[in-house]
Amino acid sequence: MGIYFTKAATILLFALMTLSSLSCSSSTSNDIPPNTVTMTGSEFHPQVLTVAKGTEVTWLNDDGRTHTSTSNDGLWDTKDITAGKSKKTTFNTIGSFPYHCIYHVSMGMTGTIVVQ
Ligand SMILES: [Cu+2]
Repeated sequence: MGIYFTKAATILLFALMTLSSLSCSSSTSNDIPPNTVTMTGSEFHPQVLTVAKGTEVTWLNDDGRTHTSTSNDGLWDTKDITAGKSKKTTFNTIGSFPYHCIYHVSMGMTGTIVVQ
């Protein structure tokens, strides 16, 4: 009786381990959150981002130098975002909002957030 029980328990344990490893392997991680503008190569990617009203946009500096996201109309200014860091801005007004990086605007580092 003792041996039979051990065998059954081993099979059950093996089945559980197989199931849990299957459910783990199916998850694919994506570490960039949605509604993110990535700063790389002194450009904003995507250059035009369309979001729904009330969306929090993340500015992610994936570059080797400091950038900013500064509204052309003075609506927001993240100030310096150093390499590897990020900041967030929430958009609660419908419209089209152009912005730039104060350091690299002459290199064409500009973008637009479209809020619907
Ligand atoms: Cu810049």
